[in-house]
Amino acid sequence: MSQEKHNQKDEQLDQFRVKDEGEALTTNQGLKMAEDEFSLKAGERGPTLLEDFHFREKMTHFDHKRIPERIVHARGFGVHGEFEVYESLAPYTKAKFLNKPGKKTPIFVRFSTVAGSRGSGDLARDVRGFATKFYTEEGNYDLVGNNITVFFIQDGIKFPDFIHAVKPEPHNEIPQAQSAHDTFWDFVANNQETAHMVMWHMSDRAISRSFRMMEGFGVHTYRLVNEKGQAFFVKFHWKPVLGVHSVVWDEAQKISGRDPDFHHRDLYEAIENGDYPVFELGLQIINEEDEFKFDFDILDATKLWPEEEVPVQIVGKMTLNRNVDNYFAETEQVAFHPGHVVPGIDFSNDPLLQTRLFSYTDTQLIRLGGPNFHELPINKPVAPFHNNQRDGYGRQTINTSPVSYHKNSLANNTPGPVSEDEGGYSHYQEKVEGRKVRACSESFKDHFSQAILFWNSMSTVEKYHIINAFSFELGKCKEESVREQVLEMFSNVSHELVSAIAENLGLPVPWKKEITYTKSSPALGQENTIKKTDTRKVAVIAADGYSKELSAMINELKSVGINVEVVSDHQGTIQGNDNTELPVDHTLMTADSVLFDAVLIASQNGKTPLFRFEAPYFIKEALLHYKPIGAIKEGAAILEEIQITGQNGVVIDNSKQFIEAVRKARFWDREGKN
Ligand code: HDE
Repeated sequence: MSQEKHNQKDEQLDQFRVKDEGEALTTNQGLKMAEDEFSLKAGERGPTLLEDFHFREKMTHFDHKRIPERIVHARGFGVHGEFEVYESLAPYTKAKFLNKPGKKTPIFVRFSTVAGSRGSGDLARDVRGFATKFYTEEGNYDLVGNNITVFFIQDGIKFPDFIHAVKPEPHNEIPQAQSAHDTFWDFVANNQETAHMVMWHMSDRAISRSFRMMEGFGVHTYRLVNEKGQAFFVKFHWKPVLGVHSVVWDEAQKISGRDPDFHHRDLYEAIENGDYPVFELGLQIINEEDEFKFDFDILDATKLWPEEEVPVQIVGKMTLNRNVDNYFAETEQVAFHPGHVVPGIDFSNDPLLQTRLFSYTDTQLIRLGGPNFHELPINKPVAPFHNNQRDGYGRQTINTSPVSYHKNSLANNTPGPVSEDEGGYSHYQEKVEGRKVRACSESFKDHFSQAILFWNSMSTVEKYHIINAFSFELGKCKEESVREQVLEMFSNVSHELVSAIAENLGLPVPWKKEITYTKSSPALGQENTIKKTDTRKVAVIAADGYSKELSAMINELKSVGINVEVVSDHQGTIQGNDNTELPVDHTLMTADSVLFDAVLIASQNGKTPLFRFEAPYFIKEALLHYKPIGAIKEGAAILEEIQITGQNGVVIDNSKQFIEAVRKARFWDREGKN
């Protein structure tokens, strides 16, 4: 098991780790027990006695073991890692963890889906949460972001409404983890600031191939403040070094059945195999004096800053290198909050961000049962904490001083605030003035320009996926009025888009509106993303009697970082005609092409009828999902039999070409859509 250890946070966690193997069974009071299989009874066939403290303790603990799941982002997967800053960011921020080239900071990241319950599947069409806790020497800093750079609404007061709309409908709790239902789309059509985010939500971004292959965004505009007190507007980005990749919708739906833990397993296994995921931290910075220089309001969370206008500066990287020891203790109990900041990082007046600053602590109070959740090992800062807050459920700190108030003379006025020079946090003194109003700025009212920007930036195949996603989702809506309202709304984005959806839905095409916005931002498309062979997963379908070329091929694939898993018609091992032996990872019954990036077939016939039945199906499905297909030696006969030789991305007896096909990942032109 590969587990990178020994940073300050890891050492702190060590104090809480307990190894139970090899120990005697005790009660929570440390009492060793002589029996754990039978409750204490009055006679062998008699009733259980109240006196049985061991049974009572065991059952009570069990009865109380669930805590409320997160109201959103309930399903998540957390891992440890380290952040390293490349060069000093002192010109922008005084945050110490960003100020020394090469400085490393322990981090914990939790990836999540948003709408589904904790037990839902990973491949829902959904936004992914991307929350990072930096355990800095100045206290915890949380960057609580998503894999989509904008949000559905502009003001957090609408968040409960939005979540009510997207969650399962309240009368029958259907559908689970899906936005394909009436209330979601009714919300969209009646809250048109959702337009831009819905375009992302209908795009490939919402069905990522892996947590390791998606971008992360802080979404809001934050502030960086330097030592001199100068402030800069900033947006945070995480850029995956493996590039941004997605599955296709048909695959996503099938993966949900074949392996609902697909994303969790993928990340867990990558870390266990030592293939540590790396994301680079990028900053977009706007000087204060340029606040009004753009054709969008930089405080509006439904707007992005086009990378071509405001370049992303890469300033550091994080490496995810350690799985948790215990899911509940770490991943479930971790408590993020956008308000956990350190000196040098501050907020903007984005009304979505402002409301989040209230919600996160509030939710932890109910979810984690009281105000001491910062003492839980995963949440505990590595920076010491001292204040006059006392007591509460589950309090662990033993404050020894009788003085728990400020100001005081008995403890020499400690713990007391310190100056900024000594590291004290002081809020950026932004000048604000205005009337108390419940209103939205005029500058927030353009809901369609950037939805158009997104559409204009997509390749033909990405547009095709968006059309299909809308058609699927609206096709699941029962109310025709909802479908019509949505079509009408998106006719403000593209006539091509709504005409294609309308045709799929059998509805009249809305009136063609004049669209004057013409900008695009190539950085938004996934077509030109980084493409690598590293950690791509190839299923090698082989059976006893495989030819000697297979071992060489497998070695070649592995040498470029490809993960190879052998699929056969029986478990155990298979023997080649060169007397080599290969361990079988899966059978054709337990694996499926949707769980792999590519398929290589090396045999024509297996020991059992399963092979002849399942192998062609496996390959045909990979073909439909535009994936690379390779064959060596007798395996080619199967490709001929199912008549797919000669198609793009179908490679016979050529390892170099097959590797290149795996790197390319998808062959969209099989359907003539690129
Ligand atoms: Fe969250 N969000 N959110 N959110 N959010 C929560 O906090 C909330 C928003 C995000 O892995 C909750 O601890 C409000 C935007 C992530 O533990 C809750 C609003 C973004 C996670 C909450 C938003 C996010 C949460 C539920 C509108 C991207 C999971 C449990 C103003 C920038 C963190 C919890 C984890 C979780 C409230 C909008 C990201 C209820 C009120 C925008 C990644 O407090």
